[in-house]
Amino acid sequence: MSITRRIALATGLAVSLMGTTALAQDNVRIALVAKSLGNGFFEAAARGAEEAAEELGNVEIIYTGPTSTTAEGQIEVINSLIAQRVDAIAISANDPDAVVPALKKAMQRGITVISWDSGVAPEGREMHLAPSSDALIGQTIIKLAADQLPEGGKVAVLSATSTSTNQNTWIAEMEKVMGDYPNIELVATVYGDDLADKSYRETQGLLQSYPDLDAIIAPTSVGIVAAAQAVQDAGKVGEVNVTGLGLPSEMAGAIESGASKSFAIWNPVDLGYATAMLAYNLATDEAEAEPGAEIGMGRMGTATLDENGQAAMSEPFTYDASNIEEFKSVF
Ligand code: RAM
Repeated sequence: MSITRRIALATGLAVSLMGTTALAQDNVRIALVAKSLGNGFFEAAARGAEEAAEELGNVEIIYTGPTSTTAEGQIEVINSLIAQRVDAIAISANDPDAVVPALKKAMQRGITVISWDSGVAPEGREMHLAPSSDALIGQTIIKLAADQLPEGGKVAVLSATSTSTNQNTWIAEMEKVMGDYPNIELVATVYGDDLADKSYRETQGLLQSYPDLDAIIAPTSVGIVAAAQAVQDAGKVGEVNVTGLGLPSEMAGAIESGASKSFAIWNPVDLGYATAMLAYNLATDEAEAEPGAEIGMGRMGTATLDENGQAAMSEPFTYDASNIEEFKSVF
């Protein structure tokens, strides 16, 4: 908790003892920092954080992020949030290490710092909220591809940035279970940086370099849409299946065209909601981020921190032609 907030609370207490409720006006300001702005996944999470703010009543959400997916851009954002003396920073990091010095500075100033979605190294945050078990996500993305390839085949990964903690962890978890799929060959991993145009070009490159490619696994909501478009534009629907992690609202067209048979994701609105609740509970000293701690996430239950100060929210859910209509208007 910041010194100013402690003083504000003490003043609030004094004032309320005098019979007024000045404290109610002292909002807890929580910054939700995205990898970059303009990404529907983070916009959905910001909607969830706003839901939490509404429920809590005395919270202001500052949804922010750089214009492109760089650590440098996030460092500028963090420094500006320190200058604004926010109460908490909840960041999905473009690089687990590069943002640490700026986040340490924030913590030294009394700002609560947590990471969510894409983690920060433990020394740069109090806790990390993963959307789901990392191992489960890694296993899910390869299974989605393999289920459509009973005879086996060649798959490539189109990731986000090469420094992105979450994608790198999920790909590593996927590689651990590749032995369960002896007929599936992973031929390449390329990076589209969560930019639609770069992801599209990288997919074109894969299609050219591997004319007999059977599937593209894109564990990024930006990459998967661009890859499906590139496959469709190349006339390769039915030959190359695009799968991975995506939003039903953005992938409905790809399911309809057949460029994607199925994909998975957790609820990003719930993730943003849970993140805001955790940030609030830590910033107001309702909870302490230490191994074994159970910290409230409002309607999402509690997060139990492991020895690395990490917790997981829920499980990924698979979308395909049978349910996309129902979910495409939700997130
Ligand atoms: C993109 C981002 C985000 C990731 C989703 C699945 O929006 O890379 O970090 O969790 O995809």
